[in-house]
Amino acid sequence: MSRGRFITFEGTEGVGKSTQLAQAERTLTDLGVDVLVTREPGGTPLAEDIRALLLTPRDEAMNDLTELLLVFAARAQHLYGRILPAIESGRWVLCDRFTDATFAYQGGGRGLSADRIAQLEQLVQGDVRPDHVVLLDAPVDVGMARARHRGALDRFEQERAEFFQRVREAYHARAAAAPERYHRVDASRTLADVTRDVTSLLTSLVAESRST
Ligand code: Z5A
Repeated sequence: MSRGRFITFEGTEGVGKSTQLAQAERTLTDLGVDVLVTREPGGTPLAEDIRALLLTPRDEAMNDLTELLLVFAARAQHLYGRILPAIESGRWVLCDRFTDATFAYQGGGRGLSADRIAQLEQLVQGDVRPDHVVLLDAPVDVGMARARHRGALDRFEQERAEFFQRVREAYHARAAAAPERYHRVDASRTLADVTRDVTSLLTSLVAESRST
């Protein structure tokens, strides 16, 4: 049994991650790949409870370090309970956000140091990293306009545009530092154009996996 692949979808709010993940699942399934679609924070019942703690607005302000530790607590549960067993059994895991989001939101957005985040990454994940990161990239106002018709805003959505601009810049820096693993897709285009690029990427990754 060959190992599966771990592919994450990243980007600022409303760029189309959920939409592309649903399409990606269909694409891979049509190609005969056994797929698990999941998300962070969350992905297991306990990790989904932590997600609710992270997203629900409350009167008491959440300390940035508390937020960081909750994100990694959820990740430990998800990684060892669900992601790694799936990859080891040959499935391809498509995950809506992973640790790049921590570097982008808690690092770029909140201003926590990348070194501190990297320490937790090492503690929780060891050497596990996504094989590929699909970075859906669009100007912050484009994503916000797409996402903000859903009613009450969660704790992150209540942040200002400047916060999301820092998040986007942190994603750019991560992608520039490891271009072989990051696939930046211009998500400001039509749904058909974005879907075509993501489908083409996944098709080539499957072909590559079968030729090795
Ligand atoms: N967070 C964190 O801080 N640290 C971490 O380590 C992790 C997460 C893992 C929850 O994430 C929050 O957790 C997140 C960061 C934090 N907060 N924020 N912001 P989430 O992924 O659940 O939340 P989100 O980013 O807000 O996701 P979203 O708003 O659901 O956006 P999306 O999945 O990228 O978009 P979508 O639902 O696919 O599309 C939005 C709408 O646009 C929808 O109506 C689509 O039909 C439409 N759409 C999609 N693509 C297109 C195109 N190309 N053209 C036109 N319209 C489109």
